[in-house]
Amino acid sequence: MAMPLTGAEGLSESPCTVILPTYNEEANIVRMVGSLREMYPAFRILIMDDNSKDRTRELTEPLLVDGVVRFFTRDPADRGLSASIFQGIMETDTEFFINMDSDFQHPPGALGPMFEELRSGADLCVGVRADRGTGLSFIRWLGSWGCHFAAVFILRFRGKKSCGDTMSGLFGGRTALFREVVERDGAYFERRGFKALFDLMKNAPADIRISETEYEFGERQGGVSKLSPAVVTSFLRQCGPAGRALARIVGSVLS
Ligand SMILES: Nc1nc2c(ncn2[C@@H]2O[C@H](COP(=O)(O)OP(=O)(O)O)[C@@H](O)[C@H]2O)c(=O)[nH]1
Ligand SMILES: [Mg+2]
Repeated sequence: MAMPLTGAEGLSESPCTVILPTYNEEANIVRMVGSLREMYPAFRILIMDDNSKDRTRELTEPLLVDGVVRFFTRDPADRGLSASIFQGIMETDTEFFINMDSDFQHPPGALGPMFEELRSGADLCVGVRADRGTGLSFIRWLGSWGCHFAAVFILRFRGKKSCGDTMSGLFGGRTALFREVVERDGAYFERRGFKALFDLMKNAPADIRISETEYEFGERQGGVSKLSPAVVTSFLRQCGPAGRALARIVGSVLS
């Protein structure tokens, strides 16, 4: 259940920014911003758009509120879902941020419990899919688990903490901590990829406090997925020198 946050946590002291990366989300963005504003009036919203070719910007414009609902048109030379999330963290001006997809696969109701975890002292809160089969084809389900186990292995190998869904696109954190991570190590991140959380976890302090909340992963409500087979090579590039070598081989086979 989402909690409306009002009163003392008014706009001037907004505790949390929702980062919404968008690329061609005209079918969802208006309803998404509306839902978030209604459920979490104290939260700020940051739309990180990669020059959508549809009416994402046009439809969002009437919803923008100075300093509260902001729309960023990103540098076309730096296009990428992960790059949008990293930049969103750098632009966040509240104590916490939560990143979520704009297509309702991450239900807005999942944000309330995540925010509570952050407010209770977690540095990172990861939304873990209750049923990781929902909304995924068999191949994507298999790929998702395979990548997750590889990521857990790498995180443990590097002495870092892991979590129940390292591939999750729904996660929130303490802004200052992750801004430092992006500032320090962002040059080595896989900016064009889809797995921003994995890069952040690999480079976060080893003693970070991680908590998890479960949520129901839904179906995309409108529009189409932007995922392509390139996500596989992009993930491999996040897996150290051996992964990068494998990515070159897989890349040449795919092309
Ligand atoms: N800014 C930005 N957002 C993107 C890009 N690709 C996808 N997204 C957004 O990231 C979220 C997840 O993308 P989606 O295509 O639904 O991927 P899927 O859920 O893995 O099928 C959605 O909100 C998309 O609009 C991109 O290149 N740039
Ligand atoms: Mg999606």
